[in-house]
Amino acid sequence: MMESALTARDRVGVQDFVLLENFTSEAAFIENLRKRFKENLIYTYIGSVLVSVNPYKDLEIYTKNHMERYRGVNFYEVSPHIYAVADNSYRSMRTERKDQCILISGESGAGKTEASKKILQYYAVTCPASEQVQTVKDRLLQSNPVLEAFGNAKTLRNDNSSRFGKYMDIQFDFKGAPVGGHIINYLLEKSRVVHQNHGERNFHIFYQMMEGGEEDLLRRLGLERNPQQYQYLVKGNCPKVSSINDRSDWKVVRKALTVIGFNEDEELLNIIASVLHLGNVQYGGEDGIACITSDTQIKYLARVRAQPAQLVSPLNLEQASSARDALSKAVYGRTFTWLVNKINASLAYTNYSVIGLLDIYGFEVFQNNSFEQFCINYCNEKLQQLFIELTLKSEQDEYEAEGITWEPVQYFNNKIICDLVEEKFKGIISILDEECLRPGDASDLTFLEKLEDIVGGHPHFITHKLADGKTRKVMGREEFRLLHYAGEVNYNINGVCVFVVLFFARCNKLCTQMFVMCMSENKILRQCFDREELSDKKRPETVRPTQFKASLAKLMEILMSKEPSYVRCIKPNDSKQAARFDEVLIRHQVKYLGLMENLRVRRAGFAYRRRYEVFLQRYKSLCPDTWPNWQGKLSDGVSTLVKHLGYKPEEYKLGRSKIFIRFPKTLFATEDALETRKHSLAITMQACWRGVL
Ligand code: AOV
Ligand code: MG
Repeated sequence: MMESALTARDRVGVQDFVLLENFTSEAAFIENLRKRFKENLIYTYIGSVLVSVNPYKDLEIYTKNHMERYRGVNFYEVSPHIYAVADNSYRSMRTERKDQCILISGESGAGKTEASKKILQYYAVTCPASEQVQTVKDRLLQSNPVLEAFGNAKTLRNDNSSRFGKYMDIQFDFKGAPVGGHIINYLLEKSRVVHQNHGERNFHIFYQMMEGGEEDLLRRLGLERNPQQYQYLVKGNCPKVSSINDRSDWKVVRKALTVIGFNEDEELLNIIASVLHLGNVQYGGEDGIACITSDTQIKYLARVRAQPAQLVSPLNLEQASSARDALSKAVYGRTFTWLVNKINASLAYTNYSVIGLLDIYGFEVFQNNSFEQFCINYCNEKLQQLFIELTLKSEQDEYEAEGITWEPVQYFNNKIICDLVEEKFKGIISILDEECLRPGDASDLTFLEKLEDIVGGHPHFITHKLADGKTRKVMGREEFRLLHYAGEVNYNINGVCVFVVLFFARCNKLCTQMFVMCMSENKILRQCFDREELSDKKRPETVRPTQFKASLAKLMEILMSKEPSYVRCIKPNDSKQAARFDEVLIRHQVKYLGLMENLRVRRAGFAYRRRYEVFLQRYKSLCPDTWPNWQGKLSDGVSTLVKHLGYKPEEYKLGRSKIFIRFPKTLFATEDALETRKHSLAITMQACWRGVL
């Protein structure tokens, strides 16, 4: 009996890393992950933190049956699963009446978005529902395909990469039924609308419309069914992706729009088409002044009333193209925000408890990284900091609350990098913001010089300049490197100031364009471009770096006010392949996600803790005094039980509401005793039955 339990453990590893004998060994940690991955066991706990490895294939573990298995069941009684995390948050929300949040992190392609969808599906299926609630559930679920169509794209790292950050509150009434929701979106990567790197695509919606759009729709919009015809779709030279079916996705999105209650489909699609037409507008011209040379596009664009005369202010060719691209980005970006607001309106509800789901864009490094990667990676940096603070803090709080002494553990705190980016006056964001606001000759290079002056000595900041005045050959003159918690990234500063100030410097020209938008016949555009904005010329079009920083600070505040659960996603390989466990890549992630420290913290004090009632319920059959029921105080019951089991005083401590067990082997022994007991019970039962028959 014991033997077979041991072999099973040998084969599939332990389901909670705290049970690892050799818990300080990274090799043992990775080995455990590998064993489990091989057996398709992609989930493992570190205490209550769920570690998930992307299987890159569909596993039969998300059925309705599986959902039922996790409903109302304790973490340790079933194998680790994303549903267990979802259910645990749900129960805590209901029993403790405290708002929850589930934070999903990991690098690009690690499985964050999939995890968040699984959680949402779990609630949609398992929570109680009336007819009205069913509508809300449908809308919550259908918001995903819509936002993914407009906000996700194929990148080199992920075929369905989120190009915006998403925080979603699911709102529950007092009966525990999902009755509403609210989404906050963070910085959409708008540059993708006008440019894609080789092997990448624009946002899915463009290709979906082109592949799936009905003949007469395309005719009305003046579109050809061929992405290669459009400047904004050809840059990455990658119109088709084998893992994506644009045509069927188009149907899904159209249906989702109906479920959410959209009746502006036509206008929405008009905008998408206009962006494509706008991208094809060509300029030619003499005397350095640009004129539009392509007529056909203008015919279709006229519908949004961006007429040629108004599009050509006295700009040179380069300015005209960048103004055109800026307009496309503004139109797309604002339409996206309009969509999010529209979804929110369809989910609005008052008086609720919430479970927040955070699914951001993951840490990413490309050959060429721009300001947008900088924002994405900074966002990940902040989330990591929150994880560090909260996992350690909650641990400390718990020991304190239970009256147990605590020994602190050393860990790498990435606050130093967050400070480098966001500190007032001397952080990178402040410097950038200031440099871009400076009238006159601010440029990318003056920005870099200023950075060198102010943060040049920072241990996590590197440029081509060495301290002794020499230059570092491996680095270009137009980039700086940040040593992020998750790895090194070189950021190209080319265009960074333009990115931020484009509309400061050319405010007047923008106003002409915005004016055109306000006048549009398209209802959505009229809502997106507010007339009042025109009177406030200082207002920037693009997100200013400090605004992004402020919106992240606000997000951190929201998350801190809730009780967090964590899902840490790991990407097994860089080739999006099933069953490939790339050890080097995984070791790197285990390291930077701080999983070893997490485990050490968890183990430093006590490997296991369980509420008295849970512990007693599970093991009461092992002691004649507690079986079948203990009548007295719970803590006395647990005390009686563990003494009977032979626990030594140094092996455990009794807190106010929980028992803390120091070594996993103690719990192992108890679990094995339970197995043996069940086994002998079964034999006795069989004997009894035989006797009866
Ligand atoms: P991400 O959200 O973490 O990246 P996704 O959740 O989009 O990553 O996952 C990438 C791909 O991996 C998905 O499209 C699936 O093909 C596969 N995948 C992930 N999780 C699972 C799972 N549990 N089961 C089966 N396949 C899975 V980014 O959005 O790029 O940071 O910005
Ligand atoms: Mg994602």
